Amino acid sequence: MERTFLAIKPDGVQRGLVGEIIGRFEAKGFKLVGMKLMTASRELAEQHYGVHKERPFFAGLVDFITSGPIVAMVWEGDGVVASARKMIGATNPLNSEPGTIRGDLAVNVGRNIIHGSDAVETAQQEISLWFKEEELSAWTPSLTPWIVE
Ligand code: ABT
Ligand code: MG
Repeated sequence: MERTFLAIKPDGVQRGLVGEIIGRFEAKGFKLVGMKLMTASRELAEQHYGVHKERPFFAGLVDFITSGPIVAMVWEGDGVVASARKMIGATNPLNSEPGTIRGDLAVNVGRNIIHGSDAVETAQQEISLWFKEEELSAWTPSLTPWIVE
């Protein structure tokens, strides 16, 4: 079953948006299989954003993402990687459609409140970077037959 890595960034936690954001994925019908509040080390943040290593915003991005607690999560469901990216909206919140998390709740590309894996393969790498296998729960919510046929 497809899984994605989502993280509510320090700005989302500081702004008290944890419940609002998690609620959207719950209401949609995806399944939460892992979650922890944690403050990322520089090493972990640098690995996570490794593709941006050479970009001018890299150091600031690592400073920001390690500046306070984040909510790291794994969500599961058919098509969850692409669907979560749609629900999150464009990277720059000024371009994110209303109805998306960033479109509704953020205004700045450096404070865009949530991360979501951009592809199935990236998701697998990010999940193993952030979570140990035993931190993930394989479970069947009792509502599943009312959400998925
Ligand atoms: P993430 O989910 O954080 O990876 O964002 P997204 O995939 O939508 O966008 P990418 B391109 O991966 O951006 C990573 C973080 O870098 C910030 N950023 C990006 C800038 O600050 N300036 C820029 O010009 C670009 C392209 C936005 C993202 N996160 N934050 N915070
Ligand atoms: Mg990205």
